[in-house]
Amino acid sequence: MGAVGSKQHARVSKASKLSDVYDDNENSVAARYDTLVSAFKTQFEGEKPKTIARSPGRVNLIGEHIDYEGYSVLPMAIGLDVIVAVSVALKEEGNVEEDEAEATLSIANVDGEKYTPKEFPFDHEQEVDVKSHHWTNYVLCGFKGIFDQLKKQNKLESVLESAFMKRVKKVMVMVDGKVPLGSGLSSSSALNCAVTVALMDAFELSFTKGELSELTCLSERYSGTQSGGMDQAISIMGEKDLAKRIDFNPIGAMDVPLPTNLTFLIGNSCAVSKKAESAHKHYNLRVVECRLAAILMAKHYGEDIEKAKTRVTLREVADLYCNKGDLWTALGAVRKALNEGSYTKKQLENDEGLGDLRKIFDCENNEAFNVVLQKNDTFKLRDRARHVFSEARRVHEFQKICEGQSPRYAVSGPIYEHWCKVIGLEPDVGVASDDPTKDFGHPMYGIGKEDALAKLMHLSHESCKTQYECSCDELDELVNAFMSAGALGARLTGAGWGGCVVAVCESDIAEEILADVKKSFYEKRFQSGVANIADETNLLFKTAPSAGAAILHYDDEKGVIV
Ligand code: NG1
Repeated sequence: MGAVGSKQHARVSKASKLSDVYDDNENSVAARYDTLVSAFKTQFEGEKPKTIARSPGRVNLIGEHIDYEGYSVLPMAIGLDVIVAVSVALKEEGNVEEDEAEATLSIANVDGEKYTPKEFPFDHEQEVDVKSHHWTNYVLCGFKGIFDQLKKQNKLESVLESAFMKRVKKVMVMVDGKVPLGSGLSSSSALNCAVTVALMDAFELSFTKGELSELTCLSERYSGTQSGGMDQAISIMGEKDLAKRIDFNPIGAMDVPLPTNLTFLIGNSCAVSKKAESAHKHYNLRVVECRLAAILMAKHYGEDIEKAKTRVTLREVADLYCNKGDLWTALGAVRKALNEGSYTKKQLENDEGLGDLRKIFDCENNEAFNVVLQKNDTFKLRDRARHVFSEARRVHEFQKICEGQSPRYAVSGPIYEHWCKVIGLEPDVGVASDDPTKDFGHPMYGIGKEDALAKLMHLSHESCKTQYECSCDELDELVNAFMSAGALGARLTGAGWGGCVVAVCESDIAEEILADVKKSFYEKRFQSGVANIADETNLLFKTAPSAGAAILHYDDEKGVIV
């Protein structure tokens, strides 16, 4: 079972008024939906949408690159979202010509110039063309995911044979997205989730939020990244005023109340992270490195090499061998089991006895891993594993502090206390890094909860930068700009290698900080043309936990439910 406060068994709500979902001005939100519907009617020759759904982007407060290793993360949904209108045209009964015509899936965007329309066959078995990165790939992911889920539930045959599915002539999809692309705010998952929820409703199906979270996590992998599940889960299960601790295997979302005197700010570094295109040297490479680290750790603990090769995540190995998953123990083990620096492919295959790496990663059937192994010859394992275990600890500490536990207790644990005794340190002079023998420059003793949360964010950024190597110059510059402006803490959010920074500050100085960062970071970018001043409000803004996915009712006379 998931944690207390989990909503994985609930269904996506049908919003009864806009304020259930949005904090923004209702008229401007309603006008956006009107634009979506009129674009739909223009594109699809007067057809009206049957279903409208929305799903938001997210900001991850802490817990980066650990979801695919099985560890909990701590994001919140944001107000920026993707909205989708869908309708299904059915074949006329007895019309032989229509009966024989191939059914289609037709996809368009309100901004049709930038995001061109595309038509696909209505075929859930078609492949997503990962070599051409068209935005509609994510729509196709959502479409395929629905049928995968039906298959998993042994319902595929009966649904495909249903009178409704047999009569499908054309599925029409119109999209409008407000989550900036490549920004680390998860525009791709917001699109995938909004499409999945809208299609589910239009196909008269019903999945729980947990099922939706899992199916969208898996379906997004058709786009070419080995997605971990955080983005889809928070997009589906987010709630107003609450951050969430998202757990995996099984999926769950536990409420995390944030201190009310703090405000979270988001800044876009203006370096676009092209996730799908660069996956082989960034995201997917890290997934491969973590798996190799898990295998070598299992081997270190004496597992037979063939058995070790079946290990997939670092958590799996830590739970088995490191004091039932104690993260200090796991960090200690990393130092013993894994060499500093990089391993070459040859070293791993021959000296470590892993044999052909392509077999471990099932490269014949997994193109994403195939490309990683073709294009990389060195793999850093110790640094990656250190980041994963220490970041998992920081998530735990962050949640405990939000729940009111004193920072000095939040960082402690049996191994930590043992170390403290060994080196003669008072246990309550805690550290929030990965090594209790180091970093006494970061004591958690005597500091308030706000500073402790900020410190955890700072340490997370340092670990992303130095050990996971997923930051970049622009992100580091923006983190520094927030800190110099008076933020308590700041870190990259999302996959990194570009995208956004999330900062935390005392609420009463949030506006001052935004003004200062605008001056120090953005003005030169507006001048040089790297950023457009017209996008200012989407580049730098305050954010609060927002609602997750919803289905909305549209009345042709009255517009979207008001
Ligand atoms: P973004 O920022 O959306 O690229 C990615 C993954 C997450 C998680 C983070 C890093 C997808 C869809 N999302 O997020 O699952 O692993 O990186 O924490 O691949």
